[in-house]
Amino acid sequence: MMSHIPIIDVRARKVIDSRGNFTVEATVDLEYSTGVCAAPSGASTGATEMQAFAKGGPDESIKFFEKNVKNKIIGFNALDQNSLDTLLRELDGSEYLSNIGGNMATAISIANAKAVAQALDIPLYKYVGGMFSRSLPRPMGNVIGGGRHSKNGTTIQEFLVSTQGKTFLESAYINTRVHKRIGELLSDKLKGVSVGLGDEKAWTASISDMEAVDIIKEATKEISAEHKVKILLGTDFAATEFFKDGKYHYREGIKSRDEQIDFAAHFSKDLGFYFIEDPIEDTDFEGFAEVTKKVGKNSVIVGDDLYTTNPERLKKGIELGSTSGILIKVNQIGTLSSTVETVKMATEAGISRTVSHRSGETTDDFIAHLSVAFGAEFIKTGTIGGERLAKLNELIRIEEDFF
Ligand code: 2PG
Ligand code: MG
Repeated sequence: MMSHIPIIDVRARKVIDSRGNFTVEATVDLEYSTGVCAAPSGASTGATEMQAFAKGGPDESIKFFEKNVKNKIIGFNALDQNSLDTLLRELDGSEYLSNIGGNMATAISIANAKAVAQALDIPLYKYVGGMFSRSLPRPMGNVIGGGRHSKNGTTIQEFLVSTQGKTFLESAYINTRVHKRIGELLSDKLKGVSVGLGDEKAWTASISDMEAVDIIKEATKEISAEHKVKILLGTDFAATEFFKDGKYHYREGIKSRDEQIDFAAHFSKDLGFYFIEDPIEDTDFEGFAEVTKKVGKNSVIVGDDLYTTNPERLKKGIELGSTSGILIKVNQIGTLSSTVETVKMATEAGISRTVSHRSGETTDDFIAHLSVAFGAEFIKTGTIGGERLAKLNELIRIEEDFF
């Protein structure tokens, strides 16, 4: 067993993401292998997540990397992922990685893990997942949305579906059937209303949240009967985005904190939604706990902006019983090692993990591998679109290892 594989070279560059914005990519060269990772970017970012880029954007992140990081990493032992990630944080020197940027740190950290996996001749999911029970997730696909991901969509950011098929392939495919059917229903029912696609390729239209609920229910009922398969419903409220002056501002009206808690519970109890993400604004750990208590085991209440993949925030959430699930996004916390720390804590506490894409994506498929490594219940992506399918199709390939 090798104990030392030095990093021979590390390079960074700007590439373009699915929204047409610049992001960063890193390449890590070892003697006989190479890892490349391009980091995604969010639009509904949590207040406590790492700064995606240095002030001034990707160019400044790259400048900081060239000047202060590159030479310190060359020669470093690639097998020691923890120390590499700690070094990245130390070289940055700020709380929110605002010098190097969370995206640059993520790209280097993941590129290093990919290079090592290749050197060891094992897939990334096996390298990262050594300590976790490995399993295939179910795809949770965004089918109708709004919020920060489109101009005129619903107030609630995402309406999602997760087919519980026999295989990942079947589930991912039937999710696309639901997406297609929703597109048809939207244009049949809403004559004159303009329908488009949001950042994650979910349908977007100027309809109310409740109209979106009706349409997603109708489409899943039909497709579920046609394919004789169960389809779970999900939603990401991204509630912080429409929380102002102590109240929740929907296009159709305003809700108080108590009304919002009841509304979230209503999604579980009466509307049959299983996956409910960020139903409460991201400083209200107690409000989350009330929702989690109300829904019991019927639904998984998921913290995204609430936790920002941060182990300290998750610890607080566990103590207060805030949620039964957590969303995992590496660039919220900036390194693979910190992500693993959060995932371990969640796993030990029986908190369900969902590994997630960002709204501004790249064609990188590393989250497919992490979802398996972390024993995630779901991988949250879109249902269509090349940058979303990069993840889903990689899981279809990984699935071959499980038979
Ligand atoms: C979310 C994500 C992904 P963003 O809120 O869960 O859907 O959105 O990347 O914009 O933070
Ligand atoms: Mg979210």
